[in-house]
Amino acid sequence: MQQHLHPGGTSPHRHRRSLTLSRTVTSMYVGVFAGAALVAATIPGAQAAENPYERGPAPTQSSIEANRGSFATTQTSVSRLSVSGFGGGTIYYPTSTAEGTFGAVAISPGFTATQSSIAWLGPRLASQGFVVFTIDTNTTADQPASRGRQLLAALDYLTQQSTVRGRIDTSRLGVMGHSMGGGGTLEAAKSRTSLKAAIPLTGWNTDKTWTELRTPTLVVGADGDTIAPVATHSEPFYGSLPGSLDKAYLELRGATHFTPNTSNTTIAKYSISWLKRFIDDDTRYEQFLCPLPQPSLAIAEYRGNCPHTS
Ligand code: 9J3
Ligand code: ZN
Repeated sequence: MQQHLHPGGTSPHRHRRSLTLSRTVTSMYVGVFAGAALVAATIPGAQAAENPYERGPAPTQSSIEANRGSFATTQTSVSRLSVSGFGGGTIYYPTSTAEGTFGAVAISPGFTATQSSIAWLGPRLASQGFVVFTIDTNTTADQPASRGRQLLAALDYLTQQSTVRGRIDTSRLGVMGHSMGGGGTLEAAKSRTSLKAAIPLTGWNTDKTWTELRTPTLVVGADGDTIAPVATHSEPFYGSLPGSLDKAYLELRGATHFTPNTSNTTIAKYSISWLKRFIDDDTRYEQFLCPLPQPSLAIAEYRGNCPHTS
């Protein structure tokens, strides 16, 4: 859509909302002020709420690369004994409720790994304005299809039973995962098309075709991955996604299968941008995704379809 080409500009939403507001305000002040435009211009914040899901300040290159976003966060542990369908985990979330509810993301680790292998993403993403659930799986040997079901069980627990359920907008959910957890991310999106964003990180799956997905998906691969080589995993995953879908392929340069297991600014900045753009419908982040990022010291390759349309 046209407005997505102009992240800082006006959008149809903004026009519609400010007209509605100025009409309301005009009726209150009729006979006092001459023009609706003058009234709208004098009301602080009259144009600030065009997207009800925007959270946090306008982003910059430095804000999406920072080790922490603008939200203070806290965390709560979920025992595996207290849940079913997955192995418990840790919920990271913004402490403030001043801006309302947040979108949420569940993240699965890979084969033989636990939540500790993806823990860095918890505060990194939550501090940008998301509720983030890094999970343990039932067993560390669970395969991608099982990890996909577990991600969905974790989202259901998060939105329906967790102590933070009241802080979450249950219609704005996403999934991420590393390796077999990335394979599970694709499985989860395939079975629950209402998900708003999916990000497999050096994903591994024997299934290479994902034409069924309707969720905006950012596929992240690593140029030096010998466990889930991009040529037989991330690249065919990306290539099989429908052309009509908002999708992107980020290939990390100088990276391995295990690059997603430690703090990584390239993974963070594009994951944050993708989650903001598609879970929050926050077009302020479109500038970091389109035009397509160019190859660099950190990026071996980036593909995608711009501008994003959903
Ligand atoms: O989760 C992963 O690291 C998947 C890669 C793997 O070890 O597959 C071998 C069966
Ligand atoms: Zn490539």
